[in-house]
Amino acid sequence: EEIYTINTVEELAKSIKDMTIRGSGAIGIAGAYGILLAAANSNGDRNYIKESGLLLKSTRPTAVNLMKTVDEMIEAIDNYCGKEVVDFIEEKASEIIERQLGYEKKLGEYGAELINEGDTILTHCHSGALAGAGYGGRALSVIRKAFEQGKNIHVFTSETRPYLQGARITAYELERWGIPHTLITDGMSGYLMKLGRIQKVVVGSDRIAANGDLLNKVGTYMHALAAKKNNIPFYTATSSHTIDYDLAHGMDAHVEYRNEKEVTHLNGQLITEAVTKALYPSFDVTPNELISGIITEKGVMISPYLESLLKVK
Ligand code: RUB
Repeated sequence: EEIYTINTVEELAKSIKDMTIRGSGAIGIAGAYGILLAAANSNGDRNYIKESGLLLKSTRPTAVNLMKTVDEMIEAIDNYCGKEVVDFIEEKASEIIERQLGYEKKLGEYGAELINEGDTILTHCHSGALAGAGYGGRALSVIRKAFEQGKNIHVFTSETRPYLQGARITAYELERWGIPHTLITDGMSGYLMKLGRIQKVVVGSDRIAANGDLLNKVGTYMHALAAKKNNIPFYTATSSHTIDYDLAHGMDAHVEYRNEKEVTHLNGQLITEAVTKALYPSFDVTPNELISGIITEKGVMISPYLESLLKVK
């Protein structure tokens, strides 16, 4: 496996921006370690650490884990009067990561209860272990737990252009765990649902609004619409860290638009006419009424989400 070394916060910020580090769990962890890196390079200058926090937060504006983790780290530093700031931050970063891994495991247990023997589950993009570096990430934590319970399940993993996360990463993880799966592209789910070949949809979450609206990788909304039309339960797996109680509605969130070249090029090669214009909103918003349940480390929350999500706070 390739080892990638990062020595400065600027390098780390670039790695998040250019998707070398991606997935909301992984960038949350990168945020915690980023502040540690800033502290180690700061010569005791706390302003430098704060500015590094701002730089990190600007890299992926949609996924909220990164913001919350950086803010939590900075607040801890503000309240810390001791001398050994780097040791203190190292401990804090490990604490945050342990907590996140604990959430993943717990939500997987709650979510697995929703999966029945013989189900084929559609998941979108990548919400897995490489993201959280833990038990199974979030959507995949649910799927992995159901599989470990001995349920005979199958997974349709839908890839997402242009990064093809479902193809490259989710399929890789499912293969490693021995979970039967089939790769599809993101336009195929509606037809497969109509054929009766999908029984559940479980996706991850980059941000959940206070009213339960879901921000997730672009294409999620289309899967949710198709699921509703075909009476298929649609779940998102998340944890308290991803619920943004300050965001009233999903449509008010800042959605990251990425460079159109990421659509017109594949592996650095132009695949369209040179004049073709492209657009790339990299996340979309699934309204709460399309969501059957929000799987969290405190149980499965159901509508009305304005009330139920407060139990997770
Ligand atoms: C992350 C991604 C999806 C996940 C998020 O985006 O693959 O949006 O569903 O789920 P990107 P989780 O690859 O652009 O970082 O929060 O469980 O990772």
